[in-house]
Amino acid sequence: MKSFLNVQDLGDLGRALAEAQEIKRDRYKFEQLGRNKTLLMVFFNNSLRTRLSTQKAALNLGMNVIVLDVNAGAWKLETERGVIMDGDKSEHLLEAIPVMGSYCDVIGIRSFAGLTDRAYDYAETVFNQFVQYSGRPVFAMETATVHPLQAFADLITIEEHKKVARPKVVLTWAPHPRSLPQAVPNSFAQWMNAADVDFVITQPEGYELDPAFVQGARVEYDQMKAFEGADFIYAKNWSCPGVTSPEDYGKILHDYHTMMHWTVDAEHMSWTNNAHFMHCLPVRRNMIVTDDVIEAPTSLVIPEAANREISATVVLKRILESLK
Ligand code: AN0
Ligand code: CP
Repeated sequence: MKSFLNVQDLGDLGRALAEAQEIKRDRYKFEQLGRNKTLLMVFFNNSLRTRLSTQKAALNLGMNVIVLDVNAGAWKLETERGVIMDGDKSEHLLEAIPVMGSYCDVIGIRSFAGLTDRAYDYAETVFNQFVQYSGRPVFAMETATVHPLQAFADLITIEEHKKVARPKVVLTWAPHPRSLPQAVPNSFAQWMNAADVDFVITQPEGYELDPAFVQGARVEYDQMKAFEGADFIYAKNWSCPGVTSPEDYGKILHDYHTMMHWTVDAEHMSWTNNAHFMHCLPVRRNMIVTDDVIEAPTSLVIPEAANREISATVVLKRILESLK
């Protein structure tokens, strides 16, 4: 596997899920695979889970790890070509990438959407530059439009907790005071569409996700109807994806105070089939979800985060196997 961005990059999903369980039974089973191989993790944005779980995954596989926080000690990087670099950015990504590639064997990138230029974000410009100029396999640790390590961990968690063969899984928009990317819901939709689940998306009008990720999934604007009979509720905020109104890309469409009826509370959960609550974290309590729902025994936010180590171990294992 030379790059990891989409569910298709993993090939057969059933096989990948079986491999996840194999690794969960013995997470050091492949500890010889990464001997004398170095992972470089590059962060343009903050992280708690991705940083720790991906590093742990690399250690499981016997790799060495280097972490670069671009905004904490590195030269500020220009990412756009053709810019006269007379501002605060001392170095261009086009030199920095091959230099980074020369010190490692595998690169993970966290580079969120800028949320101002839709075409730039949705072309995955930064990620693709790493693929093109690093000479190394590159995987997404949340890029402009996707967060596949999260979606893979989410699917592993759903598989582990489902009570019926084909559970109903609902992705619901929830309020948030700041503009957030669409990467998590995009990937979640892509992975749920590839999995054997009854998948429904619910959101206020204007927050329609990109059709490339929604594919044929059912969209239900009435949150109550969407929640009926659900086995899993996956909450997430996202800013306007700019599908129906391109000029609003990356914006919050309504004052969040007027949208608090979308917060997942006990009443919302009472409409479901005693559903599990899920969220990728970090989560703002009593904005996205109430204290009682996230603390309930049906909440899966902690096992879901723990499965990030497993999804990352599978992905790094596949990448290491392709280096041979
Ligand atoms: C990020 C997002 O919404 O994409 C990361 C989630 C894993 N969240 C925040 O910036 C709060
Ligand atoms: N879910 C997730 O990716 O968390 P971090 O932003 O803390 O890495």
